[in-house]
Amino acid sequence: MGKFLGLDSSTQSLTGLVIDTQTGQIDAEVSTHFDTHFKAAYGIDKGVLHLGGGQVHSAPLMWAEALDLLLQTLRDQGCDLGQIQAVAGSGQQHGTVYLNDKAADALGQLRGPAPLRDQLAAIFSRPTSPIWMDTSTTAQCQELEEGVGGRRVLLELTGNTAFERFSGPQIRKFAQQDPEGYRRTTYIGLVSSYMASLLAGRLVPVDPGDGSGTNLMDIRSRQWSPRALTACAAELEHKLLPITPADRPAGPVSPYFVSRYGFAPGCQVFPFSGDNPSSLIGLGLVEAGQVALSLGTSDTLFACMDQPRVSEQGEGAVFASPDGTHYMALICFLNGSLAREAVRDQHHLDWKAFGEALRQTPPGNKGALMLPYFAPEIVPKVAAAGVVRHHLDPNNAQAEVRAVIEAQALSSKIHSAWMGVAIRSLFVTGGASANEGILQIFADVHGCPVHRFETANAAALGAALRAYHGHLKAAGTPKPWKEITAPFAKPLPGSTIQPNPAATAVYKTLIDEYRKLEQAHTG
Ligand code: XUL
Repeated sequence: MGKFLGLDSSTQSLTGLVIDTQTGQIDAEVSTHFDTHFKAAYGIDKGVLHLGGGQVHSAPLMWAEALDLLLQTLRDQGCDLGQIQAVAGSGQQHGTVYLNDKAADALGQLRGPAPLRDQLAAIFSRPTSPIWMDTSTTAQCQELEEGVGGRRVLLELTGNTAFERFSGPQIRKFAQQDPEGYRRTTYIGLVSSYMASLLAGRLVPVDPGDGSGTNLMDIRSRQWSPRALTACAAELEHKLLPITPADRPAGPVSPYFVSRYGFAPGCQVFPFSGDNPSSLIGLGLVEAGQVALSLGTSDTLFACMDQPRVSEQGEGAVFASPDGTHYMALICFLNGSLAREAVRDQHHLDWKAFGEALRQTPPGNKGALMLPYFAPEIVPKVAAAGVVRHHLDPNNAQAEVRAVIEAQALSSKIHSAWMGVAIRSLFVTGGASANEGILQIFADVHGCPVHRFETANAAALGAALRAYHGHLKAAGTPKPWKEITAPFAKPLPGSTIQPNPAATAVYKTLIDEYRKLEQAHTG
């Protein structure tokens, strides 16, 4: 029992969240927004640098500066960091940090009073880091797939086909375009391992959760794949930080944080993970078959799987769960709120009238269907926007409302089938989860209860829970994951919606119609 700190280094901010496992409460939650403090100094916009040609980078020195600012803010707000027993964290996935031969010593010698920014300014062999928004590596993706023996081989080996934003293609591009910079690079880490290294004052390995977002990790052994490394770039096995189990302590916090912020010298740092794998824990998805759906600008489905099943159609990404045994699937449907709002606005409705339309219309919508591609779609892959209506009158506002939600629910069922997971419950978060009519359709289509879950910082919460879990294990008093997450990751009281068997039967038939319509209009 005690207090544990979780950090989340995301695209636009760094968040710190402290849990008290005695009370089961979140004690403190603070975010440092990069644009608010560092826009001018680093030339960023919404946390990133747009360098042209699809290249999107950020500044690792800025993240170090943000760490100082965040910890100072937590202290100023009365948080006693001396009570923290262990820290873990998460980082935006896929981003790579390139360090030179001075890095290990500089980290080891971190002491006050100069801030991290001054002590670490000379450790980078590449001053900026490509991040997940970078789309500039299509050629390298193809080369990496060919280099291991084909797309299918890379998929089987790493759990994912090559994606532009993944670290492997990004590293390959750097080695090709700046061979001298690549030669000067002694260590390559991820955003997660870099942030953990700052705290521990030593190079902290990569965890398997974030390692699986590189296209370079063998998804089954949870170690770097020699075959993928060879196909990616020369000497990479000597530069990449190793992979370690997520619950193996990386060492105590650096003396810098003890003297500057009052951390206890024995406070342990655990390896950081990627933000999505960390959110899986923060959402309490620690048993196979548990699925969460975030209804945001785009809709994102997270699932906990017992096997590293892969999507041959590239419908999702697969990562190792930081719980050490499970795997996670991440599927992104781009036309989420985007499509819901388009229908709402086209028919001049507000959300109340939108909900009313769902109540007034029957499950199955009398056979009217919509393919809601108001923008190009990721899953299924649709290159250009174009809404398709099937027996659907575009002037019938109520039918249009039901059609867009049924399409989203049916699509989430069809395109999550590759996970081989019997969905037993669905946790729904995000703005649209406030609408009961929407949740009822998801419950009916999936034939399982839907629970509402309110969370703003699932990744930081997951990190704090990982610190707690790792701490207990290291102390020889491990607890099952379910007991760790249960007090913090619970559904909102009274929010559960049960499926209606008659409606579920309607959707069982309709799903084939929808699938046929979709296949007729997608590649
Ligand atoms: C996942 C991905 C994003 C980033 C955001 O593959 O690219 O969700 O992790 O931080």
